[in-house]
Amino acid sequence: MINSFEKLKRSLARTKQNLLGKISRVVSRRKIDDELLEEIEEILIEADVGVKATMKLIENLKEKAKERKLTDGEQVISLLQEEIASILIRERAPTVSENDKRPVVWLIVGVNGGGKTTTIGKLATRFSSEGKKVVIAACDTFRAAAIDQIAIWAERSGVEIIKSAEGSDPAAVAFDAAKAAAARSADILLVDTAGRIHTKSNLMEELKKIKRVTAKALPDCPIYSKLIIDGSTGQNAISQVQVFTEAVGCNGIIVTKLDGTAKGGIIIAVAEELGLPVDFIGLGEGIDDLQPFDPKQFAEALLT
Ligand SMILES: Nc1nc2c(ncn2[C@@H]2O[C@H](COP(=O)(O)OP(=O)(O)O)[C@@H](O)[C@H]2O)c(=O)[nH]1
Ligand SMILES: [Mg+2]
Repeated sequence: MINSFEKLKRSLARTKQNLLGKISRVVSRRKIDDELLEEIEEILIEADVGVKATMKLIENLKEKAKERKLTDGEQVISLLQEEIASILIRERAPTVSENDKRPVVWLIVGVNGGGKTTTIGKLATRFSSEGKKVVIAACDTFRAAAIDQIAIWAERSGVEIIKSAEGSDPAAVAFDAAKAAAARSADILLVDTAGRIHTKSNLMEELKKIKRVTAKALPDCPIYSKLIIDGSTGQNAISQVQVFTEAVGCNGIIVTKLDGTAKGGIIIAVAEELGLPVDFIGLGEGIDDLQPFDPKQFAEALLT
């Protein structure tokens, strides 16, 4: 078994090549000056770090280098690691707090194919292994295959699932699941949702309704919307998901598919643009391929 940091480093190998690999080449035997910083800026943008986060990083690099009287180009790398970590560090809501009324609800939203259902399977497994009682609500009722898929994950993770027939009202499933979760004194209810973006306004109305109905079934229980972002899609990811945060007010992000992509810099763009903490990251298709997000470790895995 490799440890989780080793696994993170391996998963990020291509992103690292794209970032540290290129930066190492330009900083060697150079002085820190405007020209060098411009080249680094270009590399960051190309590595999907996003314009806003890149500008902030370059500004801060410039300032810190001046403050600390650094002149050697190679020193940019450790500075950058610090600054990336500081963009990524945001306070996360705990999964379930001492004083929360149970069950806490995690409404999992995001575009089709982003990894919602898979992530719910992974979360269910993780939370159960921590001794929490988990219930899953299968609210992507559009296709029978979607219901079967989440049912398989529920079985694998050994948690109860509340589902209904294909085509049934997702909000009705959410309501039943909420009641069932309360009746069984569950700690957490994971709600799987649809993500077909071509019916954008309908989908957003559907998600709002699921949230509303769940809140009605579980007065005073916290409902957190968690946004799933496909880390392999690059900059498009951000504009695609803003509509979800507007509809259901997300309080955390889960970035999936960071394994094998060179576009992992997107996580920095996402944190900066959406101003939300990253709760977990997905590093593969398996049940164990989910890690709680550690900003410092992530920056270290990228740049050392
Ligand atoms: N490599 C990799 N694949 C993933 C990850 N998360 C999900 N997937 C795959 O992405 C595809 C879509 O996932 P799914 O959970 O069905 O997405 P949904 O439409 O948002 O529910 C599936 O083939 C998953 O196995 C991940 O972290 N890494
Ligand atoms: Mg799904």
